[in-house]
Amino acid sequence: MDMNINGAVLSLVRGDITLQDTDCIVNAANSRLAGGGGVDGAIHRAGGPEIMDECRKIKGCPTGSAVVTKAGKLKARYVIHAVGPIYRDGGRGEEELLKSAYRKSLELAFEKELKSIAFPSISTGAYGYPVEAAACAALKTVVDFLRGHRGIELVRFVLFSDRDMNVYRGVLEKISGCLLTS
Ligand code: AR6
Repeated sequence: MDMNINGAVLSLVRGDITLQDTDCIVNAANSRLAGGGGVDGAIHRAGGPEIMDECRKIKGCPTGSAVVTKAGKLKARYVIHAVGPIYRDGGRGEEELLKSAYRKSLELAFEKELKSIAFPSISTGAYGYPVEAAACAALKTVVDFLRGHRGIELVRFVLFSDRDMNVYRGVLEKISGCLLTS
């Protein structure tokens, strides 16, 4: 599913983030940048040890922020390591932290004048963020950013399961309905 926003395309696909040919891909990292399972494990496995060598030098990233490294053997040129919140009860600033992780990733791509970026569904695996609420925060943040900045031409969400794809599609349909009337 695709949506046009201010000259850019916001796209939802089912797939594997490590195979994306966008200028950068986003990692769902932890604040120590120490690697792990899920997206993080897959990116380091596919990209090779160069990425971890650079992460070690950076020495961590606060929750809600992001840092950039090269992408080793991946097709993408850069990996943006974004740190989403661990979800507890929704009352500990999780939504703002999740939005901030997406926003910071977009800012880094924009500053580097990258044209395309692929995101996984940050925080919705090991970090336990409910998928529908996370999709809402993620998609709204991207739409707001694209409305305010011209430069990034493609933002692709790469969803790992049919279920996640359906949830993101439903949320994007709702958001596009609101945009048409706003
Ligand atoms: N491509 C796209 N999406 C994927 C892939 C892939 N190759 N692999 C998993 N997903 P998670 P988090 C989906 O756990 O919740 C790590 O250990 C997955 O199904 O990767 O932010 C880090 O080191 C889920 O929908 O990230 C951190 O410690 C989504 O990606 C912690 O987990 C995110 O799941 C971060 O947890």
